[in-house]
Amino acid sequence: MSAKHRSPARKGGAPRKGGTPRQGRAPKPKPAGGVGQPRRTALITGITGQDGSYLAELLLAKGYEVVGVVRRTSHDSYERIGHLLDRVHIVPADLLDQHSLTAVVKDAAPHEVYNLAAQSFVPTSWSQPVLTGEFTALGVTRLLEAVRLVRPEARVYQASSSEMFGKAQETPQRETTPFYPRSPYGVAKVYGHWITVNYRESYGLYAASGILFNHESPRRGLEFVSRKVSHGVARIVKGKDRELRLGNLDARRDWGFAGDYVDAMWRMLQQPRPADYVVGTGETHTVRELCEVAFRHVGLDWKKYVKVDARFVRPAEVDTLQADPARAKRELGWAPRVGFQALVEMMVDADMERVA
Ligand code: NDP
Ligand code: GDR
Repeated sequence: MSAKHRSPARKGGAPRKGGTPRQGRAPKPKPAGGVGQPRRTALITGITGQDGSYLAELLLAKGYEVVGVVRRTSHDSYERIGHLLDRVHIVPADLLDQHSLTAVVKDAAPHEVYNLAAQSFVPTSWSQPVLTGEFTALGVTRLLEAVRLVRPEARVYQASSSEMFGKAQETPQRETTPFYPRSPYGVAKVYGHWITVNYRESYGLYAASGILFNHESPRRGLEFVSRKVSHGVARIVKGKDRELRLGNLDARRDWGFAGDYVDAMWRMLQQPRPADYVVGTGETHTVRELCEVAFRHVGLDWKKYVKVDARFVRPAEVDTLQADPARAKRELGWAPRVGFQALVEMMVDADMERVA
């Protein structure tokens, strides 16, 4: 597709800068050259998403050959990885299609597989519960089956979620906290989590599950609350909107920076034995505090602009999430580098530049 006919950004990522993606069959691993070590290959599903874009950057910087799975759509979705397209290999496959997943795993012969693809927006999981289950639950089994059949030596990362804790049975939440999901998305993620554990225990696959708490960035989709607020602030400052309509302002989340969290994913797959890890900052803030920080950054009082709108209130809410990332700190040597205020201000600054 020529640049002229490419559709405008639809997910709020950076505009595409790279050339035509290298699409088709995945490469066989090549020698790294110089260090005498074979170059490692990583396969990423969901490479066009927020986390996929940061993870691809991280793995390229570490010298990996990166193969990204992209589903077929009528227009491309490379906004977040436009700057990487001349360095990653794009291969077509879909979480709904077993054959395509098996074929890309076989062709790429990856050392590491990161399963980031999912229907990831919680409200959509109520309007499309069956599809959410197909992508976010059964899609995991399809990918694990592909690995088991054609590349069992690969190490697999599964993107599990703090939404599995839902109506949290203890605070803060750790690896041993019981799950109580509150949405079809959360239920699907519990399935994905346990099938990953099951393939590890049934077949001896190296399969690790990262139970990641909310992580955000200027590349976050516009529908998620952090980006909705940062983008809304910028539109109000630029005179394009007069108010910002939100749902539950009392919800508490443990928000971190996506760039920090993809490093935790990679660290999980470098451990001698596969395990599951909670990854979060250990701090919790309300949506109201998010608004306060974002509006204050541009000198505005959030109370004058934010309106509560019942359309954005969920049928069942997750009231409070707060991570206990002690295991990740102890075993992975991982710690977040960007705090809540710096994260929100980074997102507002990015949207202030983007909104004309
Ligand atoms: P995004 O919604 O930004 O990205 C989702 C990715 O999945 C996109 O690349 C999308 O492709 C792809 N995808 C969706 N359906 C399919 C399909 N049927 N076949 C192939 N690819 C598909 O999510 P994030 O980057 O924020 O999250 C990454 C993963 O981590 C997700 O699994 C999410 O559920 C999970 N997670 C996220 C957290 C967060 O706070 N961000 C926290 C905990 C877990 P396309 O571009 O074509 O839509
Ligand atoms: P979440 O993220 O559901 O936690 O899932 P989201 O940003 O959508 O919601 C966070 C909290 O904010 C409240 N909220 C609103 N949310 C949205 N989207 N829009 C609003 O207008 C609004 N007003 C208030 C919500 O009710 C909620 O309590 C994210 C996703 O990335 C998942 O894929 C991931 O698994 C979890 O984080 C961890």
